[in-house]
Amino acid sequence: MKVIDLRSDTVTLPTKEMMDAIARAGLGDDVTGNDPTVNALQEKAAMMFGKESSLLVTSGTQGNLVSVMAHCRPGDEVIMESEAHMYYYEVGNISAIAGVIPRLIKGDHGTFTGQQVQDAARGDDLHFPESRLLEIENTHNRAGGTCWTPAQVAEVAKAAHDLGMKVHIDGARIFNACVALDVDVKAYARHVDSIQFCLSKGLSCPVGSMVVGDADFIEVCRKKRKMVGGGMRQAGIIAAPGIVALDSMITRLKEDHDNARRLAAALEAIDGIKLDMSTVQTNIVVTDVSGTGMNAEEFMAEAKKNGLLLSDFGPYQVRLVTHRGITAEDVDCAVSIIEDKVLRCKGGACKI
Ligand code: TLP
Repeated sequence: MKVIDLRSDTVTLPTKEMMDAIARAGLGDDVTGNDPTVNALQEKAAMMFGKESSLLVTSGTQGNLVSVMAHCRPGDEVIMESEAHMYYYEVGNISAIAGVIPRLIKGDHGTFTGQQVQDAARGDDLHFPESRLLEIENTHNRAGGTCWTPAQVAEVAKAAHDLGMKVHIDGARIFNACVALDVDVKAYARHVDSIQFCLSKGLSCPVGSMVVGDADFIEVCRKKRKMVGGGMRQAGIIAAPGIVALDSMITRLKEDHDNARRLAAALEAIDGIKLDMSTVQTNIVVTDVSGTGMNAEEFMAEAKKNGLLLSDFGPYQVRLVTHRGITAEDVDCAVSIIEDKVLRCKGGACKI
């Protein structure tokens, strides 16, 4: 049975060009800054974002963590959206390791306003922690892959900077936003102090993320990366596919967005499945399956039996993510599996 894997764009496998680049990569010890391929990737990323410097890290989680550690001191507060990945899915690391506390803003489809930042920021009071950092997630995963526009980022970044805060973007999927809105990544980067982006999601690399920012900031991140065990030796093996990704894997993200819209439009027409089409801006589709008589776990289990892999985003929320391994035919096939197989099991009918 063919398996259609819509769990995440993290399931993408490296391309042949990436494997060839790995085989050819010049290598050295990156902990001492001597891996030529890592250095080339870091220079390339910094240039693309219009920043002074960048750093290869093991994962998006590590990139966000070292950024927070570099920007903040223990006891500081980081303002972020209430469903931010950093709050929801990073094992509480910013509190456990960086010693900071999150302050949450209720967003509108993952975004919020400068006024909300002003309202959330702590004033000058003996009792309060310092509001040190504002974090923005672009695209916003739990909101359904929604995009911040550069103007929205500019507005909240100005509010934060005026209050003396730094601004970090969790841009795990920032190139999805760039492709969806047809903007250069510099249009985001120029407003903020740091950005983390993932090579290992839609860009199809096997491992790795990058942090970009000013040279001084990146040097602090380098030290924090060592502290959390992310100093890597011949990391050119990881960097080589990263260079291929930045050269050739960005514009194709449009295909994933087209497939996500095709998928969402078909799912919206199915009785019992609810979704908000306005959130389908990139490669993520979040659905509410409560109207099918199944919860997310039951829905996903039926889908899995029929070769369709999905992920849950809440008791009744199921997420579907398109990526390089998914064609328009796979999308149609996934919809048929849901219509013909999964929904036939409504109310446990298949258990009889
Ligand atoms: N997201 C993963 C899961 O953790 C949910 C996924 O499948 O979407 N920021 C954002 C916005 C992310 O979506 C993710 C991964 C990360 C950070 C963390 O990246 P990694 O997995 O490389 O640590």
